[in-house]
Amino acid sequence: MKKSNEESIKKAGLPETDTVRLAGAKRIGIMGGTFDPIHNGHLAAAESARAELRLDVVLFIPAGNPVFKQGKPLTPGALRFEMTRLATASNPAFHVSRIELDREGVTYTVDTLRALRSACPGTQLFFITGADAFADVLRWREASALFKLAAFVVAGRPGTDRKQLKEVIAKVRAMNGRIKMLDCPAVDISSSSLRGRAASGLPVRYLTPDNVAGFIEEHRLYLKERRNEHVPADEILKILRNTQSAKRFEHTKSVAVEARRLAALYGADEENAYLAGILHDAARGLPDDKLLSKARRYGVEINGVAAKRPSLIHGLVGAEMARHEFGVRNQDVLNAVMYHTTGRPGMSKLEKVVLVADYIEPTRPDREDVISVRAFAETDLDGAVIRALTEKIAFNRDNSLHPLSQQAYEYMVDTIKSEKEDT
Ligand code: DND
Repeated sequence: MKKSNEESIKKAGLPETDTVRLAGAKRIGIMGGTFDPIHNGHLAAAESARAELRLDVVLFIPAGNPVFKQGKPLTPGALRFEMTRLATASNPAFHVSRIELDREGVTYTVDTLRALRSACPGTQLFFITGADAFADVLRWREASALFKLAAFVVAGRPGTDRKQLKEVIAKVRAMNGRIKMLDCPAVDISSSSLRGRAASGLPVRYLTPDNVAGFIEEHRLYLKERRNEHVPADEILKILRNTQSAKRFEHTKSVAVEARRLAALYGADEENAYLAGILHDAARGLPDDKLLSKARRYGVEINGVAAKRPSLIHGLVGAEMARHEFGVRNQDVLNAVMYHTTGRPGMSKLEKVVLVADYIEPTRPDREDVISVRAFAETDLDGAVIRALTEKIAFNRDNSLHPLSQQAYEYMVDTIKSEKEDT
């Protein structure tokens, strides 16, 4: 790929893996979808489009926050991405892009097509849809712009309102939109029917590739009683392995294991401790601009010392990522992530466990303060927290101590004093 092409792809904000995959492609198919879950209807339409239109690559783009699904329950993006990745792995022309999952706010096709158009000048773009989705296309954001950016490739779908479809085709053609109707058999499978079957414990095998069916089964997706559950801890770990540096990832795993050990020692919930340990640095290591933009997106206040040292709010942002991106609802876990560096007055046992685990986990260097907190941690959890907070306060570099740490320290010392006076 020429350097200038590489740069324009990077400038358009495309993930690195897309940059590599699109190199040299001249005819690019785009299969956008919620993919909750992906199934053989999607795959058959994409493969027909690839063959009929001689596409070099078909990008599958799981929607991040789809406009027509607002307020409806949605499987977390990380799991929809993984299912799409599994489903397409055996086809060398298929590639899954994170472009919409990584984008903030509601995701619109027009933004994706603009990003691809500016990233890949001189290529032809073909947006692949089912007839039902296409029958609605005039309601999409900036519909007339869409037709200038890409040709539309439409796969037949049972149950589509034929009259409406015909009218839409005529209107789009009148706007100089290019439409290609695919010559492929209509496949009567829908994501909602798959969800329904999985919810009732019926098989979804042969309706979606085996590895996707296995994934749905393994993670017990779509079962009614699982609706409010979060992405499993080990699945979050796999995702973080791709987003954190090797060193931070080792630290993350080590905090999770240490937090679970301390939870067992002090009678806190071990599973929650492990989960909070995995999540505690989810936002750590993000560049300041990304951290601040996530903070704004999730309504985390940026004031005082945080404005001076954004990394101080990585706990708050990490907790919001845990809630919004991984579906974690347990408030104790979210608080443990939120306050793991600063502490706060009135911390729960789980919050203390995670703060201490972060301070002493075995990959931390054997500094004097770490050794001392480690010693407290074996017999006296509060003592370990106070010792760790004392160190944070003493370290107060550039006056950037978070006020919560001082408040947490005073609260704990006062509580212990009054408990002693009472006995
Ligand atoms: P869906 O939620 O319908 O995805 O979204 C399809 C695409 O439209 C996504 O890229 C959305 O971002 C985009 N969209 C929708 C609404 C508004 C806007 C954009 C906007 O920008 O304003 P599904 O996972 O349900 O389905 C994915 C695609 O596969 C759809 O085109 C669907 O019609 C098609 N499909 C089938 N095609 C043939 N045979 C089958 C199919 N099942 C689904 N059995």
